[in-house]
Amino acid sequence: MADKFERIASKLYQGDIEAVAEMVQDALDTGMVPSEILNGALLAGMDEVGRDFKSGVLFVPEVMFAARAMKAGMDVLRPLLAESDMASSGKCILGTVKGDLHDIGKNLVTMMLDGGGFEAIDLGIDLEPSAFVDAVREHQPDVVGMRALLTTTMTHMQPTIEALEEAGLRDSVKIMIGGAPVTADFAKQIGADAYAPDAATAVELARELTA
Ligand code: B1M
Repeated sequence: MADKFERIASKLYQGDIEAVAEMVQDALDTGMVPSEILNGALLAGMDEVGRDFKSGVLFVPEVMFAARAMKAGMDVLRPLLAESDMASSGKCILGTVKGDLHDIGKNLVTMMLDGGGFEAIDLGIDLEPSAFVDAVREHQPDVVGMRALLTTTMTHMQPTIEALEEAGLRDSVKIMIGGAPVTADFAKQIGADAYAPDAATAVELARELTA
């Protein structure tokens, strides 16, 4: 079994979408348990991708492919995991703040969170504070992820947190921020709960915030 899981994890690492979907189906056909395939093969593979991305062994395109392979494997497993009512790691909503159209890093972080076992909901770009408030009401997430790529748009993060406070929702969620111009000091200054410099750290912190 370990050998089979290692082979799936390795194909995931290589971003081989078709092979991962086929091998996950094959593992199910031979009687393996969905949650074991998820933890032993897919999440294990994605953890390795995260580690190598952080240490500079892998770059954004490779991580994107690996995340797509993860998604292909998850698409096979998801209905069975839902049947067995296996809990996800938690729910995260994620969006780029008002005035900011950059979405590549958001897509990456969303995919990595998804790959890390979270239900990750992509809210999009150029989001008014009220869009985050509405999304918290609608989805009731554990974590709200906000990001900005411009020094001019990172200023919209604090008003977004204030809008959540005014709506009485601030204490029901953890807030994580990211994006190139953002720092840990800035996160502290605006009252966010966490700052992640990269997508792999975002997954680690989301796990800590929802533990
Ligand atoms: Co723009 N842009 N851009 N741009 N752009 C930058 C950001 C810039 C640094 C380029 C530069 O001048 N050197 C600069 C910002 C300067 C500043 O404010 N200090 C800039 C500018 C000025 C602009 C415009 C104003 C240009 C103009 O029109 N005059 C304009 C603004 C548009 C707007 O948003 N209103 C603009 C437009 C664009 C394009 C549309 C052309 C395009 C975006 C396409 C798209 O996203 N679909 C674009 C691009 C591609 C870039 C660069 C080249 C690349 C950004 C990127 O996707 N990086 C960028 C320069 C650069 O970074 N080298 C630049 C890859 C991505 C994976 O990284 O999003 O940082 P990133 O995500 C990282 C981490 O930050 C972290 O994880 C990811 C990786 O692990 N992370 C999180 C991200 N989100 C997170 C959330 C988390 C946690 C971690 O928790 C919630």
